[in-house]
Amino acid sequence: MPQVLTIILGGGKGTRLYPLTKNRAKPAVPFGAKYRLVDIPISNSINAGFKNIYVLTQFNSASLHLHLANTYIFDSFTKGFVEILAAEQSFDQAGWYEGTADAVRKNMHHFKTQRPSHYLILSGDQLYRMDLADFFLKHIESGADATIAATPVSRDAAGGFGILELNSKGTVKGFLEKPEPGQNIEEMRIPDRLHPDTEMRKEGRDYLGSMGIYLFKADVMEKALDNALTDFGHEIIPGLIKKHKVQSYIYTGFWEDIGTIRNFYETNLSLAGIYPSFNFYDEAMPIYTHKRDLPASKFNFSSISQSLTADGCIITNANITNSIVGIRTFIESGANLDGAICMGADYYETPVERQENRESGIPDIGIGGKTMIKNAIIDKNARIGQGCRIGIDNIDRKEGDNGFYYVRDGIIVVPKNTIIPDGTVI
Ligand code: ADQ
Ligand code: ADP
Repeated sequence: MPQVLTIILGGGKGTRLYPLTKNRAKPAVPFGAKYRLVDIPISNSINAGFKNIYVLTQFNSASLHLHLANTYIFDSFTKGFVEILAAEQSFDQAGWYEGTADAVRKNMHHFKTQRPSHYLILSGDQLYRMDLADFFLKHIESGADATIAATPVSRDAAGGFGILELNSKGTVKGFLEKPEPGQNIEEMRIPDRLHPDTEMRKEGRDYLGSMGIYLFKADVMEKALDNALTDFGHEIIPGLIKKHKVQSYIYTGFWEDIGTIRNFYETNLSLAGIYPSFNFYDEAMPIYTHKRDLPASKFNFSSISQSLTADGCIITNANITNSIVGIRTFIESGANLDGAICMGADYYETPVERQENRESGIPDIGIGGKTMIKNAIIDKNARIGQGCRIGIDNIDRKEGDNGFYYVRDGIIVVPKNTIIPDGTVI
């Protein structure tokens, strides 16, 4: 019986999603009102029957640990595990993972003890639902040593991907990681006969971009990493195609990288659209997350449109459009949200705590009355006072750290636990 071991690449130093990664590991970043980023690859893997899963991360934040421990619980009949392997210092190796291949290599001793027949490598920051059992089946049928999942991309987008060049049988003959804008890659175009989708072809998606999803025969990957190379895209894959049969697996469904603040923001909000590109409403291949036993959300005299609200919220007399409202969010009377992502709260404040907030002059967790928020991400447990204006006025906001808020890719981000006093204008 094949034994597939799944390895989820949970992120480097976390700079692209900063400050969402200020206090937590990237896989634990909340997403889609009630999920965390890592729920997507883990669910895809479990739905394919691959239940032995390691998550590689630079550090093991409390929220990641709790989330995985509370969510992915297997018993002796269902068998499986989801374990975090955080970068650690030891006698023979120092500190951080230097890159994706280095992260895998540094944990090889953990993997080998599982005696896998295959390794499935997934990224931790992508939104997609892929039948990984079919991916595995096609890999076996082709007799390849490794298979790379790939999707058609345009020339303009190609610079963000590893580009595959195929022969007529779909075997990878060339691989170029992130070609430069002016670089001639004409020869790497998908051969007409192999192009999987006429619509994508009309859109000019003529090149095959690696999705960073790889399947390897175990001994092939172990050998390919038995060196000092640090990166799959730049080094391991280009080296592998010279010596081994590496097959492509072409995927044409929805797939989005959510590793930057802008992608994260836009993809999150797109879920609230009338016909979102990604469908969480699929009972055959569900996306799993922590079952929290929270009460249903309550809305008093509010208007809510094209928005997602998670469990446990209380929203009073608010106007909410095109927004994501996470677990346990309290929104007070007269608030207005447009293009806002509120991640919610980790806990409810007690009446005594609320009284103490009054006495010390700090707002309660949630969004205060008459506050207006536009195009912003409000991380968990933030206390936004009354009558604040966030992202409303036409003011010059500097990219980067602005004290109690950040601007990343033009989007305002209020970090976890931040206190924003009444009347603040950002
Ligand atoms: P990138 O996404 O640019 O390209 P990379 O930054 O290596 O590549 O990230 C791949 C995945 O690994 C991401 O999920 C990232 O968070 C994670 N990761 C990065 N460094 C890590 C580390 N040190 N430890 C643990 N995890 C880490 C890759 C491929 C391209 C391909 C795109 C598709 O190299 O060929 O086209 O993915 O998105
Ligand atoms: P999530 O729903 O975000 O996945 P939980 O509902 O499990 O996570 O709660 C998030 C975390 O907040 C848990 O670790 C919980 O113990 C913690 N928490 C609970 N009450 C408080 C509190 N009063 N102050 C700070 N953290 C708390």
